[in-house]
Amino acid sequence: QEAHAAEMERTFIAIKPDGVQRGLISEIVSRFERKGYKLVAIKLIVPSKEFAQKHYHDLKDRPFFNGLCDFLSSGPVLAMVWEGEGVIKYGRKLIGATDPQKSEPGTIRGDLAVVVGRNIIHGSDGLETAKDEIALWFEPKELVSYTSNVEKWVY
Ligand code: RTP
Repeated sequence: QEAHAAEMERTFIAIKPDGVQRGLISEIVSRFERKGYKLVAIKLIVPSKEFAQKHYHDLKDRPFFNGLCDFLSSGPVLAMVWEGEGVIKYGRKLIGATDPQKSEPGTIRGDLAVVVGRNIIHGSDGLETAKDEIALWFEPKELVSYTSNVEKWVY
């Protein structure tokens, strides 16, 4: 197939401070790469608490909101944008259930995390959220458009 490039779906994925500190970057990036998704943006940043609050604004009324924002801003986060057909929904599937006690083995959280407050990774949960989160974390010029050699074999 041809001509995916312009309109291909994108999602925002972040490895949280626990995943970075535990040395799980390559393990996690590798799972998205091997699936056949394309990396279009990546950077390591320590978000401010205000930034974390923006990222998690939907959860502002939850009791864990403050601790969650403290945690996200406590160290380096690997922010990424991944592209591919169905990447938003299937990315969540690769990640596994929010609570690692309920994530299936074979998922990132199922294989690599134990408790909900240290579940190592974030992934956008829908098209609108993905758009908003990509816009929050990245400037348009940080999103790299390119042809990868594997695409013609993945699609
Ligand atoms: P994420 O946004 O990080 O991908 O996680 P999610 O959609 O699977 O889960 P969500 O309900 O949006 O919660 C966001 C993050 O908040 C933390 N959390 N802690 N009971 C708790 O202490 C609790 N519940 C959720 C988790 O780190 C979760 O990923």
